[in-house]
Amino acid sequence: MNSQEITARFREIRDKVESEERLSLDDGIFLYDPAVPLQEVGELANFVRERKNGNVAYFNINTHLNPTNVCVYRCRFCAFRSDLRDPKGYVMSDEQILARGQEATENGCTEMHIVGGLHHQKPYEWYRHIIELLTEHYPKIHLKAWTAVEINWFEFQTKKSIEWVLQDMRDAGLGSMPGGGAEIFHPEVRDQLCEHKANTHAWLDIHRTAHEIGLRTNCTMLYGHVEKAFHRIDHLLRLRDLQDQTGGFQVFIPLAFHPENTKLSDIKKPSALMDLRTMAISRLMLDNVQHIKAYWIMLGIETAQTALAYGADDIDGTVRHELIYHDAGATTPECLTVDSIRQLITEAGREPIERDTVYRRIHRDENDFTQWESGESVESSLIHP
Ligand code: V47
Repeated sequence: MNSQEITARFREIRDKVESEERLSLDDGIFLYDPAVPLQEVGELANFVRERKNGNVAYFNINTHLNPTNVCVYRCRFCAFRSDLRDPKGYVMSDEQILARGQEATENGCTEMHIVGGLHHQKPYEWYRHIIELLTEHYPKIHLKAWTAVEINWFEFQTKKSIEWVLQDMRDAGLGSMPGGGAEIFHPEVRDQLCEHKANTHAWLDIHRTAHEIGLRTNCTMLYGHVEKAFHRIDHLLRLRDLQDQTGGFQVFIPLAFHPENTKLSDIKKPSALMDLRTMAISRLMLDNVQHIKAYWIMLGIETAQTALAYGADDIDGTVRHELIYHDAGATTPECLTVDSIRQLITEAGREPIERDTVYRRIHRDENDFTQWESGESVESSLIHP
């Protein structure tokens, strides 16, 4: 395409976006062409971001818990997993898990993000017990736990249905599900990354079932490894299709591949420009997902700030004890203070709003920061420009 053709094609896409018409597979692939100016793709995504979420940017106060890194799978992109006999392998005790709950409470956390390896010697009851234990001792903390890959493993362990597993976990205290394990859905890529773990059909079916029983979930895409633009757009369209049917996804998080200490360590980490383009295209393609998250741990603080003008309206949380990205070479700090997360949002020209996991506004006691209540849904408090 020459530059006039590119300008004309981009104008077509802008017209579609302005009139709230859906973008197609070909539109998305075109937007990944480096000849299409990133600035223009970003401006269009920002237009949608402000139409949907005004000038605010959301964050939460959260912590991570990875009860074990021992895993039966050997995903080629993963630096976190371990074999049982490897010196790096660990399994947390109940005391260690409860200490994390205590620390989270003292730091005013509203959410614990719990995921881990699939330990071949740990029964389903151990995973359930973690949820029950934390719920019993720290009932206020929302447990966003277990990816679809873990739920699929629990189905295999228990020989019960997805619905049974999700209901049983919910009875134990599960609040919602994170979006991990999606990677890239297209089998040309998925089979190269993680041929043995939950396949695309299973991942989507588990999220569908979660939505049907009223659990909210998140969704992700791992990019910047062996996939091409076609695979990324195909992935986004599969998420958009499911969202059309259920409406249960709250937020989409594009995850940039970090190669260090993985079986794909010869691949270069995606550039900040690629990160911003993917953020913007995700905002444009996923017209039915309310929020797009710029996960600062993975992007770095500067790119995450910039992403707030390229489609993102959420920055994840203050975060503590993150291991998946730090094992894979992330150089971001281990956690941010509430003041610094507010400041990085304000510096980007947005209004920071603390939310809980299911996007309700958090109200904190002015005299005791650790005391808080969830209020109204953030959507109802939006001021559209
Ligand atoms: O599923 C693993 C990815 C995911 C690497 O739901 C890697 O709010 C890059 O899903 N380089 C787990 N990525 C993280 C995740 C997540 C993060 C933040 C918020 C939420 C949410 C979900 O991380 C995995 C995989 O796709 N991953 N290893 C790596 N070396």
